[in-house]
This record gives sequence, structure tokens and C-alpha cells, in this order.
Amino acid sequence: MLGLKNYLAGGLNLLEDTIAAISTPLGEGGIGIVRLSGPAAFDIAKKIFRSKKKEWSAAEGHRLVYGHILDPAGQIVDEVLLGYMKAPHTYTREDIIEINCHGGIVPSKKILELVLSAGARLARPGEFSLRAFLNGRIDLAQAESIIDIIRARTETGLKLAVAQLNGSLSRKILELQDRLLGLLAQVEANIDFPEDDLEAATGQELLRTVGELLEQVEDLIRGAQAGKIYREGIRTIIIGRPNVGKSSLLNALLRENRAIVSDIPGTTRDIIEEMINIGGIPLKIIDTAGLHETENIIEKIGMEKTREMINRADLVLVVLDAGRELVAADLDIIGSVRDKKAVFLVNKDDLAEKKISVEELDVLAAGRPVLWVSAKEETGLDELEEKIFEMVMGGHLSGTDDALVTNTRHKQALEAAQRHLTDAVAELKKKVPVDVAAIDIRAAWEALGEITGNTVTEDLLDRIFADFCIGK
Ligand SMILES: Nc1nc2c(ncn2[C@@H]2O[C@H](COP(=O)(O)OP(=O)(O)OP(=O)(O)O)[C@@H](O)[C@H]2O)c(=O)[nH]1
Ligand SMILES: [Mg+2]
Repeated sequence: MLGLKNYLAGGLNLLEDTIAAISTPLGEGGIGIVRLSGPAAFDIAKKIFRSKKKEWSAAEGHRLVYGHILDPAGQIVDEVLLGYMKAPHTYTREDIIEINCHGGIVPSKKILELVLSAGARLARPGEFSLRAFLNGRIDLAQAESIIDIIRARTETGLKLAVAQLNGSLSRKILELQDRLLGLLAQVEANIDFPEDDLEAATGQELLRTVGELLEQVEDLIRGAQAGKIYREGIRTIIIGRPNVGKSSLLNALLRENRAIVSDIPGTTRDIIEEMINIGGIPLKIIDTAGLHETENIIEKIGMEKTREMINRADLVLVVLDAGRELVAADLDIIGSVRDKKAVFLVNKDDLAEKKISVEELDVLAAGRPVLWVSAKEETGLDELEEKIFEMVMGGHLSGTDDALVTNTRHKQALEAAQRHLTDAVAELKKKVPVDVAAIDIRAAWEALGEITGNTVTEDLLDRIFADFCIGK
């Protein structure tokens, strides 16, 4: 809360001036939108907009008017639809004007220039959303979910972000904070009437409630792993000797011919990255150059890159060729993923003659799954997708809980709260005076407040909103 006051006192007149930005991507499209928010939004629009019919009045609010944007010389700049929304029922809770012009770089830039010379200030990235937050329309977790909605890569990611925008996480956090505050009030009361048996009784009750709240915090942390996966996805790398069918496998999973496939070993030289969706998880799938002994300098560079990528991958798909016996290069590759989450794929399962020993491979896989697939015939791929989902989500999935924590910042705040509550439990068990434990309870309350923004600092706000796009 102290942070917010600083923010407002920061000399930026944050909420007093009227901000403007182009809210649509710069490029050619059907419509471009220049958006204004702030007390002078209507006055500024009046200076540059003429409607054909009657005068439009701000008092009506939430209307679209047809008309033209004119430059100071009275020349028509573009034909537009102007949307005006009266505070407080708007995105920022301020007066908002949205000028819908023809989608193109020049019209929207020209209109933005006119708006700025008529008295608006260029908005910083995320400043519309920052105002929505500062004006109390949304809390911080909700503001952050807006970026997640924009950046969602699968429907599940979108669903989680929308739930967060609707306040699913915020409600849970506020409930936890409320109960912590209740405990602090109890401790206060205790200090005023410091009778021994009352203190002991309070200590017992605190211990029980703090323990319960700690469990709830830990539940949220457990869900965060799954949430992070839905939001950020999984880096998956396909590796194997040349010609085993790595690129064919990528194409089969993508269901399109993305990578060049040929029977010449060494076909793939560059790293190819694509996104696929497995049960709502965005998978960044990376095809690589075949790994083998070579003197070819270009191939060597490709392989060096592959080795780096293996280290950074969350999951490795090791591809083997059913028609060829395992050789030293295969064993090297298998050795290089000793400590990684991996699936072993014996490709070309359609070949009549199999040269790979199931038993030998089972030993080498060391408990990790071995699947027989054919990229050519597209068999075994459903099992592969199921296996990947299971490996990635196994142990992390807490049902389809709406209030899944997806954001690393939120997870860190929860972990801080967890540490403080754990300390409080330890102290209460040692029967320290309750006001000592109260210090940790208060710290946990503050840590949780960073999620919704009721105990947030200016730095944090800067960091969060800088991550937004301009015009949002
Ligand atoms: N029979 C059969 N042939 C396959 C299968 N998958 C791939 N191939 C063939 O194997 C050859 C090599 O396929 P690629 O996908 O280019 O192999 P790669 O592992 O990407 O090879 P490099 O990029 O050279 O490392 C091609 O001739 C493919 O048609 C399969 O499931 N069955
Ligand atoms: Mg290839």
C-alpha cells in the first residue's frame, strides 16, 4: 500500500494526464485502433473528429459514432468510427475514446500524432492496465492475467488466464490473507489481556489455524508446477543418429511437411523449432542435426548446437532406427541424456526386419519409456502424446482447479508465505509468546499481498507493467 502512494506521488501525474497509444499491431489489417484514456479524452477527440450528423455528447457514453478525423488545416485524414465510453464503466475506469480507423501503418500513426498534439501523452507499455489497477478495477494478479490471455498458446492456457482475470486466484489469496489478519487481531487482544491460560489457549488455536493455512498455501504451490507448464510450455528436443527419422517424426507430430526429409544422412543442418499442443500443453518441439562422428565442419557446428540444446531441454525424444543395430553413436547419445527426462522412440516400426533388441534397449532406457513408432505410417504417435502428457504432468496435476498458479512471481510469493508460516508453526510448537509468532504471521500476510497487489512496491509495478505491450 505504501508503494502505491509512492507511485502516485512519483511526479508522473499518473492519473491526471490523458494517455494515448495505438492498440492494434502495426501493420496492414482491417482496422487500426487508437485509444485514449483520461480526463481530457473527450475534449481531445472533439478537437480532431467531426461526425456527419448531430453533435455527439459525452453524457450518453458507450456509443459508436461515424465520422472523420481532420488535421488542423481541416483536411480529412481518415474515415473512422469513434467509440466513447464514460467513466467509471471502462477498462481503466476513466473516460476512454477508441478511434477505429482503417488498418494501416500511416492512418493510425497520423491519428496518434494528432491526438498527441491535441494534448494527450504517449502511453507507456501496459499503462492502460496500470490505470485499471491503480483505479481499483482489477488487482495485480488480474492485471497480470491480461498478458497471459494475450500470450496464451493453448486453450487450456487461455482458460486458466481468464479464470485468473475473473479473480479465481485473487479470491483464494484474499481469503487466506483475511484469516491471517484475524489471527493477528487475536494476538493483539491477547497482548491487552496477558493472562497465562488465555495465552496458552490462544497459542494452541493459532497453531491449529496456521497449520491449516500452511497446507492451503502448499496446495497452491503444488499446482504451480502444472500452471507454469500450461503457461510456458515444455521444451522438447528430438535427437538421434542421422537418418533415423527425426525430421519425419517432427512432421508427423505437426501433421505438416515442415522439415526436409531425405534418405541422405545429414539432411538437417539447422535447428528447427515448432509448437504443438498436447492435451493443452504447449510443446516447443525442436528437430536437430543427426549426431555422429564426422569431420565435416558444418555438421560439427550443428551437433555442437544440439548438445547445448539437450542441456536446456525439459524433455528429450531419443530416436532410434528399428532397421539398424545399436552402434557406438547410439550409446553415446543415450549416455548424453542419462540425467534427462526422456522417451526412447524406435522409429520405422513398419520395417519387416527389426534389428534392435527390446531387452537391451530396456536396460539402456533405465526405467524411462520405450515406444515403437512409425513416422511414415503414423503409428504409435497417439501413445507418444499420451506418454508425454503423463511424464510432464505426472504428479503435478491437481485436477482442473481453476485457481491454478501459473505465474512464477506468484509462486515465489507463496513460497515466501510458506517459509514464514513454517517458522510460525515451529515457534508456536515451542510455546514462544504469541506476539513473537505474530511477526511471522504478519510477514506471511505481506508476502501473499504481493500477489494481489495490496502490499506491492513501486519497483514491482514497474517490472510487471513494463512487460505489457503498448496500447494495453
Ligand atoms: N520405413 C520407414 N522409413 C522412414 C520412417 N521415418 C522416416 N523414414 C525414412 O528415413 C529417411 C530419413 O528420414 P529423416 O526424417 O530425414 O531422418 P533424420 O533423422 O531427420 O535425418 P538427418 O536430418 O539426416 O539427421 C527418409 O528416407 C525417410 O523417408 C518410418 O517410420 N519408416
Ligand atoms: Mg532431419
